[in-house]
Amino acid sequence: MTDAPTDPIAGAEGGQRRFPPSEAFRRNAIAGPELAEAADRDRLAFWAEQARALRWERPFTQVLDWTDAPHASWFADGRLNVAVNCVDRHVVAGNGDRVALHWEGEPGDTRTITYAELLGEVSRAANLLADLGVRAGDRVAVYLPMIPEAVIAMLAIARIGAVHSVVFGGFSAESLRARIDDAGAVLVITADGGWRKGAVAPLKPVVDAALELPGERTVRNVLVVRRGGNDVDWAEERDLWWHEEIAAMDTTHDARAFDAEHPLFILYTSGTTGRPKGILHTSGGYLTQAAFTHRTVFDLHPERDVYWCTADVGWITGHSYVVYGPLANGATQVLYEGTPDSPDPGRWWSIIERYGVTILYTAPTAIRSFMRAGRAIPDAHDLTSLRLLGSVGEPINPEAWLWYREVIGGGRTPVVDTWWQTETGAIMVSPIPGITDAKPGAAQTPIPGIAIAVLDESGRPAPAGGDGLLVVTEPWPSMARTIWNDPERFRETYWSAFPGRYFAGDGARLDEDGDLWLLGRVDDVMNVSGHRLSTAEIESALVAHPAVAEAAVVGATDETTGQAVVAFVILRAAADLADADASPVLRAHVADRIGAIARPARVHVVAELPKTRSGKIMRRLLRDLAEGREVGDTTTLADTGVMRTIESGMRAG
Ligand code: 6R9
Repeated sequence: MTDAPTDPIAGAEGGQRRFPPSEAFRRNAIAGPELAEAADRDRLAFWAEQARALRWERPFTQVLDWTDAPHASWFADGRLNVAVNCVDRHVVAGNGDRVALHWEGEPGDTRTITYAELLGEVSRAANLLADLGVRAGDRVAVYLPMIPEAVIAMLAIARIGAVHSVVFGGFSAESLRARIDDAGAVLVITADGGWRKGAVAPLKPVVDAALELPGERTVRNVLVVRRGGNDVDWAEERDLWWHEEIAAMDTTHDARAFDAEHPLFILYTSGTTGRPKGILHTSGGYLTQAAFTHRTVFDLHPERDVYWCTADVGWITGHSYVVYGPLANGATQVLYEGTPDSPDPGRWWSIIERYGVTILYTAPTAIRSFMRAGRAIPDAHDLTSLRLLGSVGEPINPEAWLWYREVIGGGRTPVVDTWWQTETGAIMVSPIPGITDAKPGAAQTPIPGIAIAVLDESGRPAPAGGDGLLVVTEPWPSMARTIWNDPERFRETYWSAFPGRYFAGDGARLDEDGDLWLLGRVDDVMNVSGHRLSTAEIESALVAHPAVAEAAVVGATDETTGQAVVAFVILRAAADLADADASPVLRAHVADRIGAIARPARVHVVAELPKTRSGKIMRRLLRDLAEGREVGDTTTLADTGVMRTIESGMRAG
């Protein structure tokens, strides 16, 4: 039997097209082919050179020590201060008047903070932390909205050598407490509340509730930024107002240097099962790769670009591409507190227009919801300042890629699809915008200095064009050093499938040009009649249909075929396809685009899809529905009611 065509780009003719950078873009791009050549010649020398772009108080002589694999040491005998690299260095270089943050609150209030001002703020906060008895190596939990104090707090913690654990503001009291306890945090930095969808979402009450739960008693103080103006309870011995304490502090702070391998932060990420993993990142290697990738992948010209990454600092993207990468590079950036549709669906586009944003970095889920709302909304704004667009978080289907480039990028801008993870710390696979001929939907190439392979389960290279597992074959500077409190789980989760090599948990394929396509988590890869099909691939085909706004596909257990493809789709508001006709039409459409083997057994039209707070579709829950099971744990959903809506819709349909 011949294989059905399973090319992920079959979902859209656009996927076959190439988008070389314009001549003007190429001419002005900061990265040329010499970068990859240098990395290929001598990978370690290449990374050492990137590390030397930072300011070291004591230069390193060692590059990589891998003798204690899988726990790496990079630049181990060097010493530096991460906050000095992100702030002081730019002031010393004469760029103190450059804007670091153009902050905008959801209600429309704004703050502009230059690098010189940021230095004063970070110094005061560092002095305050020291006054509160926070010492190098201590852990501090940060539970803040997207306000400047989030950035200031992270940098102040780093400045004194303490370790931050930022917890996304949408997490519950229990989740927060579990993270506080696992890290043994001595201080929590929070706010009374933050603005979301036109109202104040309380944060301090969640911290109070978290600390009332039974467990360890490591937290001595709670430092509270006044933002929402909402009433809060006060524990006199424990709670402190940030603005009151900070006012008394000196705006200078003598920063000392720490070892390159000094811990910088813990960030919790959910595994497929079990409790969240505290991913540990350290200083020199992490900052090297965050800064290098931010500069080259986004072609950053710090003296003229206005950069905006829409991620919350509660996620790794916010750590590496809101805080450390951009600030290490002296970038001017936008920081926005609220949701994309407050007070109106054009909010993002008016921000881009107002600040003249040149580089936008966001997630496919956001792009698809803008597609759903229609191009009239962005078209009503002047987006001509944009010159580069980035995507991260999940595979971007060619349709969304093309829409992003065409509607947001005015058909001019390169689009970079960046693959990486909390565990990798920084971008690993991405086109380089002045070099790569972009292919919609593909992350394409490992960045210079990164070694990637696509292997089959036995560890042999997957055949060209065939599906395999994404593996990183050589250590890299920003790699996770361990799982906090659980080095064995670190080894087991990432390093046991292919000993000596890092198993990412993602499926991938190398096409005939040698370009890399990400196929989604391997637990989302289906096996239908012995054929491997990617959920992402079928989703991509579905959203390529003009009537479909969003799609999620799962493999449901099937007696005859092993698994059957079950699709959940949201139709576009303006679609001229009746719900009742959708199933046969879309099944035929997928068969047409990919091949009969990929034809969904069932297509359910739904009003919503279950998503985590970071916007990832929870296919596990859809699989439960498709297999007629009781729906599993929904606590990580952004909206826990969404499963009931889908279920009742399926019964009615
Ligand atoms: C940065 C971030 C990591 C997982 C990763 C993969 C998916 C991220 C992607 C992508 C395809 C991309 N992912 N970027 N899949 N193409 N460009 O999102 O980190 O939250 O840890 O998620 O996200 O499945 O394994 P994190």
